[in-house]
Amino acid sequence: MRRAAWTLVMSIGLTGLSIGLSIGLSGCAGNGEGLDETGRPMDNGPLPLVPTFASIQQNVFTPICTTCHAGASAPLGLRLDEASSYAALVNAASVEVPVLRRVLPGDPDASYLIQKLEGRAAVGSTMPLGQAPLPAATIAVIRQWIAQGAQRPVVSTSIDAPAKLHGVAPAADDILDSAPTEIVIASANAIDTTLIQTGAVQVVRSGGDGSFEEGNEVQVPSLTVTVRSEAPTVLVVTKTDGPFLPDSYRVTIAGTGSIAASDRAGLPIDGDGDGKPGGDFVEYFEVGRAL
Ligand code: HEC
Ligand SMILES: [Ca+2]
Repeated sequence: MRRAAWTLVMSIGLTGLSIGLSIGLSGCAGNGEGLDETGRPMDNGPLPLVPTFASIQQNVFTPICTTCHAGASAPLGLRLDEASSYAALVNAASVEVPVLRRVLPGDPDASYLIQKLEGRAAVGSTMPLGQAPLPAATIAVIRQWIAQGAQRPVVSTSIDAPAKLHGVAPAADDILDSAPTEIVIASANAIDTTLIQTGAVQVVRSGGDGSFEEGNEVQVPSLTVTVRSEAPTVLVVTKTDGPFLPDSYRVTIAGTGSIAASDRAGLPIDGDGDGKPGGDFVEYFEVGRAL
């Protein structure tokens, strides 16, 4: 009961805040976005679309695209939820037309995302699938964000807020039907990627029993770690000698010891998420049926 009362107070507080924001900013929207059927600003309505990652996420990807592009079964592995979309788009190869990047910073015309939104992609349908195309003004803002470098502000780190990592694809505890082509791990912070290459990333499979305690675990060989984005940091782990076999996997990035991943000031990552620097980042996923 105590908790329910607290939640109620919180949501009243938030509603009050968003009404305040809507009144302050709705005058600039001009395109009907964020308005209800009667043309009034919606509570919790999105802020006007501007060429920043946060604004595009809030106004386009989250409300329009994540109905399909979310979770382990997202089409073509493209997750557009807030935790995944930057890592899944910027400098990432399209699955449909692999020679193109989904978003190529500085070049909206060559970015597959734009081609899909404008209906001039070589493969598949216009996005959002089965709906009216996005208004030209909306696409123009996404173009502008890409033309300006497709940046996303880095969340700064400190001893009280050390760098964190999270699995994008596979995400933590995903069960995949087929082998992933890559393991994408991202941070909202900037990690010192010069330290990442040297054995800091390890991938182990369970040995077919779904458990990592028997001593039959197998270190996955032939891994390559590449940096898809420096700041915020996106790391991509690929296997060069064939697909990830059906099994349970554990991905570890050292947050302790001499090979610890750290931020650019040398402060180790908060790998275990306890709010303090240090501790290994560990994440599990499964390919096919492990047993
Ligand atoms: C109704 C489900 C649905 C919605 C909503 C949707 N998509 Fe898609 N998307 C798909 C499917 C299915 C495919 C693969 C088939 C195709 O391309 O037609 C796809 C493919 C894509 C691709 C190609 C990815 C690659 O690697 O080649 C991009 C980019 C994309 N979508 C972006 C978006 C964006 C941005 C939005 C929101 C504006 C969106 N989609 C909304 C279902 C959807
Ligand atoms: Ca085992």
